[in-house]
Amino acid sequence: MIRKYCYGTPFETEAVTASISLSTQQPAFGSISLQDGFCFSLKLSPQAMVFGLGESNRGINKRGFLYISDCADDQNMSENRNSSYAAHNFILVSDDDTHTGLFFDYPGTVRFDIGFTRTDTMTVTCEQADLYLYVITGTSDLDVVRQFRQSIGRSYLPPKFAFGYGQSRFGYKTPEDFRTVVRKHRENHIPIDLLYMDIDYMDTYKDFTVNEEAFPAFDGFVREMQKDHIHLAPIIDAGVKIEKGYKVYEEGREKGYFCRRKDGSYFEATVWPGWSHFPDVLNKDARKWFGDQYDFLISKGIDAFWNDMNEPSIFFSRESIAKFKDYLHTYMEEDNPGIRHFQLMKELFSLANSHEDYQRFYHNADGRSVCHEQVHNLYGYNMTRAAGEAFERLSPHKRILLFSRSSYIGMHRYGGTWTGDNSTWWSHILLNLKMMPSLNMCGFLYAGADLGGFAGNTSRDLLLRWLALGVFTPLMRNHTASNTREQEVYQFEDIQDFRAVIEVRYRLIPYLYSEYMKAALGNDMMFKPLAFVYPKDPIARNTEDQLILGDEIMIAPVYTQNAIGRTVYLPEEMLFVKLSGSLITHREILPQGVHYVQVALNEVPLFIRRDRCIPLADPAECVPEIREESIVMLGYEGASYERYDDDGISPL
Ligand code: MIG
Repeated sequence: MIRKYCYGTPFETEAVTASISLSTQQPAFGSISLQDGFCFSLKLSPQAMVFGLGESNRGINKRGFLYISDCADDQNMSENRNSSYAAHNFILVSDDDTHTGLFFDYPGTVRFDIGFTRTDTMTVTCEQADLYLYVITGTSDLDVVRQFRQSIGRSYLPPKFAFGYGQSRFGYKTPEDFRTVVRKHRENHIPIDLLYMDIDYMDTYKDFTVNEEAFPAFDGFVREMQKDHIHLAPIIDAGVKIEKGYKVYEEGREKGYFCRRKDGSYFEATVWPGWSHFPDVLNKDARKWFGDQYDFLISKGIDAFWNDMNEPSIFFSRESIAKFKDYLHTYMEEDNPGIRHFQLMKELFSLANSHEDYQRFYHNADGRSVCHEQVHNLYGYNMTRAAGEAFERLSPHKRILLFSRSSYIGMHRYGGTWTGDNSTWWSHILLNLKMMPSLNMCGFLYAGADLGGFAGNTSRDLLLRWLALGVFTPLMRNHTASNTREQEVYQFEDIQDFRAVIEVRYRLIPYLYSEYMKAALGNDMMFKPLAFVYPKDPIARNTEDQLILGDEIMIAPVYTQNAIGRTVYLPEEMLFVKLSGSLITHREILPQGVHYVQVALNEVPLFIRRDRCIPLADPAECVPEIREESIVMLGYEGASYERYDDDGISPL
């Protein structure tokens, strides 16, 4: 049962697609105050658990922390970060026998204080009391999620090749850089389907251009890669370079499709290309126009994209840098500037992504002028929506891989997401795992993290352990920053260990694709917390380093350094299996309870639930080479599995 409540004059985010009539009463759950903005508060019983919030920090159970929906480009995802790149305002309060979902459809900053200020109280606050609140009641946690998911529309369907392994690095520049990656993988028989092109493929970071000096024959290069079963996935950034003669800039200016200051002039800020404008993707016509630009690459054979910098990320604006200049001037005139050193650093670091800048520009939201600050969390969503809607026109017969860094609920219909700049930290393997079910609750099924870690230097064991989790996430991409240690798997000793782990991914693709599609088509979760599957089991309910994938398996990756294995909790009897390349290295029925399982660096552990089985193919070096005839069933004797499959490319 979904009830919809309206406060003030909400901005229509189009996150919810179902038509639900407005409730005239007040919600029977929690209490609402409209005294000072909007505040929802709820007493939390000691046993209540709170789930949701998609891409957010900390646990699967969100209790005990303050989460702020405020899409931000901040690379430092340490434990005390309150915000992330995305804003997913759906939470689920799970108490003894009540299961209540809450979706705060508010596109500005939302604060979720979930038992942080007071352990027994949850408050959700929005600065302005202009929003829709959806309250969903159901018979179980999963039931609530399914109802919510149904109301927000079907999740994005990627092509099947998007389940292949991908390699990325901020710093690949020339065709030779990419050819080397392909050659090294093919020579070493390490499976791969995707190569990601970061900003250096462009001509001076201009969207929808190619650096022609480096790529004199880009079409030919795309074809050459295709012959080797490689899909190239170029990046697209939100900011459009201000440059006379650059078509995207000229056209956008002429049509008035960029965001403007209050006085009507175009807002200018710097990002990678230098001074840039921001396409007004909240405007229908501008969105269509921006989406059409992707044809520049689609017409060259490109069928995969990632949208970046769309919080939107801003280094500094004309206004903020002028202010900083003044500040610097007075600072230098001081008798002892050293005394204000920390203040200076603060001023410098607060230049980027500042709310002062977000207050400086406006959208023409189909006739209504709206300050960006008020709708900040919708930018990445609508940039990706621009692309997704355009693909239906530009590529009506072929699905296109698309994922975005920033997002809001609603974007899940148009693309997937990656979790942004993480670090080469062991704790980020676990964070990656914990985000998966939360993202699924909010509609984001095609998701994954930068495997190996983006910032910092990875180590061989960290990369192997992280890949062993990445084997299960729909997006399986090794990505790293510039100036970090080389992170392609062939850079490390004993390449065969990496091959063994990545091959397991390909063996599981028939299963993973099937589970993905079932979840997308049935508004279901692909990754569930154990709490959702074993709600009456208190240990399972509080297990946050294992997940249920589909209905058949449990995953429990190793995420600590120098470990020979880990402790797992089995809520029921399961078949413990270890896979390594074409081998099944271990197979043992384990009874319900706690076990220490040993896992070598080249093994992928998984647990098959009682009386279930999964399809397992022979290893292949790319998705089209996975042999249907090689599929066997792995699991309990006599069990059966209904596998979903299709041609992996036709839109549904
Ligand atoms: O300011 O394009 O999250 O994946 O490699 C950094 C360069 C911009 C941030 C993305 C990252 C990408 C990088 N980008």
